[in-house]
Amino acid sequence: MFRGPLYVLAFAIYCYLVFHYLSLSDNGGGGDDDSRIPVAKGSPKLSSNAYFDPEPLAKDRTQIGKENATLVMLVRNFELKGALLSMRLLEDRFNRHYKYPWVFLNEVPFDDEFIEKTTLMASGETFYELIPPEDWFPPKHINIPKFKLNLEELYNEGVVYGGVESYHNMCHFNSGYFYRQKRLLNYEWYFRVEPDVQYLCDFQYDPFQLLRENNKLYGFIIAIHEYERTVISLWDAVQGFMEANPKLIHPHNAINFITTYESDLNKGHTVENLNSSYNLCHFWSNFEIGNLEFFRGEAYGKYFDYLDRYGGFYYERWGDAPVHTIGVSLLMDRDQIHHFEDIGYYHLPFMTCPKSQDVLTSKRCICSANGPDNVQINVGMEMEKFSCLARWWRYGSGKLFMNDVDYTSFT
Ligand SMILES: Nc1nc2c(ncn2[C@@H]2O[C@H](COP(=O)(O)OP(=O)(O)OP(=O)(O)O)[C@@H](O)[C@H]2O)c(=O)[nH]1
Ligand SMILES: [Mg+2]
Repeated sequence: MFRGPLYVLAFAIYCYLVFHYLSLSDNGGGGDDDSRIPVAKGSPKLSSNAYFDPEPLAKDRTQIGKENATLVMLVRNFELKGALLSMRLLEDRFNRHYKYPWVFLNEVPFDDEFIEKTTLMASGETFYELIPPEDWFPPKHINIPKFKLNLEELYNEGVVYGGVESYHNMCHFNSGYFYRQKRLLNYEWYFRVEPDVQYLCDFQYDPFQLLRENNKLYGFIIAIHEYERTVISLWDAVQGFMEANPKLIHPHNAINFITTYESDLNKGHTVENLNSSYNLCHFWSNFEIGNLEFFRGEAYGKYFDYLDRYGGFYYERWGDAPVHTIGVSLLMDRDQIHHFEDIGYYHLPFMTCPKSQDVLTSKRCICSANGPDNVQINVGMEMEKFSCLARWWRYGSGKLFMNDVDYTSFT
């Protein structure tokens, strides 16, 4: 008399097993790793606010590149979209062939969405590091009321980011602390990446390997003039450092790159009425590929500490770009600084691209970017009057007239 319900139960179990088997064999909802990718055929479409199974994170992230190197991004949670844009382009143009890891730095914890989306965008391993407060906030010797007063003054004078407290912390951190972060101690080379930048050409080689094999320590892509108001006393501090530490200055340095003024290198434009010998030229540090041991070495350490005592990161608005530039120009052999002339790059509002048609086509460059106010930028800034590149060619390591790498090969 109880057979009816038993048949129904057995039939339900049978249906469940058949359905489960079919969905497995169909790549539908379980089984091997690929079957869990949400866009796979037969996967359920999740509601718009749902997160999918984290199983795709299990993709093979084993590093292929041979160097002890990492990509590094200091970034805030709200910059996620821009971070993904930069990552997407750098992965497509370079890193997917090498799978170097990414290190993300922040003075507050990264949120789950940031971690999940950047991990999915990366081809290599990802690390999310919290910056200790003592590495981020003003050091003890900074007079905070004076700092606040100067912030107000910079703001009133309309100095770009001068009135933004966190910007001062960022420049101070990037000048003297990023390379000491615990995670970065594991690496010898770094590639700095910022949100919302664009890489416009295929790399077609490993830039870390290029630097190491050619005995280089620092690579840049754009060199321009700094706003004088942000670095009024910087050169005084640098001079004090040079006088106190003459042995640390490299005999084959690039001091002429940062202290000469002739205007023929800037289309006749003169950087007039400067109150110091510093000509304001600097490598734009939003793109940097460099050697972390150099920054962790005695010379740069003493240089940074000397500048830090001066207080200009907080009382003025010294940027990490002029601070890095003056440091590498004085403390390195100038031939150890490399201009990546074959890599197209955009960071608002400037673009740079290779000039040679061979390089442009073989590296599949797209030399155009959406600039401020939606104005299309199609011309690089290398030879504009505010560029310092011609000065680098004359006083740095010179202009290369031969390809220094094989642009057509991968390692
Ligand atoms: N975690 C964290 N990152 C920051 C902060 N301020 C800036 N950054 C990051 O530091 C880098 C430089 O900051 P930007 O705001 O791009 O400075 P910038 O390049 O001079 O100015 P933009 O023209 O606005 O790009 C970027 O990678 C930012 O994401 C901050 O307060 N906290
Ligand atoms: Mg930026």
